[in-house]
Amino acid sequence: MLPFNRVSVIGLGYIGLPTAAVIASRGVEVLGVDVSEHAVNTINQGKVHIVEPDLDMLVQAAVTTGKLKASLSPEPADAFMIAVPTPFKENKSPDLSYIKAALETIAPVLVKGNLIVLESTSPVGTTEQISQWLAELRPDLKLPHTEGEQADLFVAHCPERVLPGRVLQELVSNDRIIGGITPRCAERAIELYQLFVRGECLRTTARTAEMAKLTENAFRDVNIAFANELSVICDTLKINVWELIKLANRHPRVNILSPGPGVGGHCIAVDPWFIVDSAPEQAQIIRKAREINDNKPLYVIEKIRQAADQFKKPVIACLGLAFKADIDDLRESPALDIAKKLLSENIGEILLVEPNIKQLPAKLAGYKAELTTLNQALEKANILVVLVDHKQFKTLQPADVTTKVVIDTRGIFG
Ligand code: SAJ
Repeated sequence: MLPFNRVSVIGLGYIGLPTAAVIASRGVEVLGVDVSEHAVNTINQGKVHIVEPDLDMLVQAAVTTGKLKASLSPEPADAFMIAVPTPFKENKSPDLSYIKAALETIAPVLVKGNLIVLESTSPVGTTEQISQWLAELRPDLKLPHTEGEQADLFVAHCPERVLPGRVLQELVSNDRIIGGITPRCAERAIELYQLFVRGECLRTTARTAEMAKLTENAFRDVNIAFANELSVICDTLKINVWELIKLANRHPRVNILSPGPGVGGHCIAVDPWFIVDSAPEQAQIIRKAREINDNKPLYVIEKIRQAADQFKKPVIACLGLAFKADIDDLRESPALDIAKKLLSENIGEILLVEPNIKQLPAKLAGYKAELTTLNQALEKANILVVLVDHKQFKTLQPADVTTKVVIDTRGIFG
């Protein structure tokens, strides 16, 4: 018999839907719950509302076999996995309202013996907070933050760590950090993850698991900030930063990341702020790295403005709008912010090339902007700004762009 007959995943986005589909593919009955009617209807038709390699086939198979269903309202299950957004507020403090709303949704259907796992990246202390919130919502049940191993519910944190674009492989192959409010909470969560994870499930406390996830993304952010700072220094010193990094990385203990137009996505650009918010005095490098990466798009815009000043009629082609290569995700994308700023400041005629989308995002509504093909852009533009290293752009040769001013923020021309 499976240790879990029915699992419910709350939040069917970039993490929740692949997780739900993978668990369903292991023969477990999965009910996905989301507030979006569009997401629920799409999934129930065996289709997907997000782009991720192979996810469409997996969801279709899981829905067809009847193992995966989506719904707007919760039902009883053995385990509940919460995969909702944890953005930050205006003042960069974490916004836990989606987690609280998810708990309010599931609270009425919880029964003794249920496991609740938080997957959303969260500030230290959130899992304990969940236990407290559940105690308030269900005073009839004993929760582990006060009752320890005698509790009626198991509460744990298992932060998602998958890379967009490789979600289905990494969901299965990555090691997982599993932190419980008590050791038994962690053990029960490990049983759940062992249904589909081939990597190791590493047991710890909920607080350490929370901090581990934030640390991983802050580590990346600090290292990208180093690369971005280097790129600005190299511009000043008239050195090709890409060549420099390649050479320095030949040292056996040096591994510099790639500069870019800024750091995008909803993880690396967000999570370090949760550490800064929890320990504002101590988190100095982490805060500075965030500032350096947030300032990079402004630096790129200034470079474009200077290039535009050389032309009577500047025609600027922006190659890429997504937050990184070969995905359609435009959320928190520095490339999109740069394009928007160019449009709003009327810096020239702007051509936008983004092979992964068919329609411009709402953020650009109201501007005189259109999607253009790469060929049209190459024909018309006198300034070419590479904002994303999509595979379609990487085939370009320096000979294709000799007549243009090129601002290559991703180093596709090396
Ligand atoms: N970037 C650079 N230079 C680099 C690497 C990345 O400028 O050398 C930029 C990218 O272009 C992008 C941003 O950083 O704008 C983030 O991209 P990414 O591919 O490094 O990471 P994400 O945000 O897609 O996913 C990260 C991953 N975390 C780590 O690699 C430590 C992933 O494993 C996490 O699950 C995910 O965050 C998350 O959900 O937290």
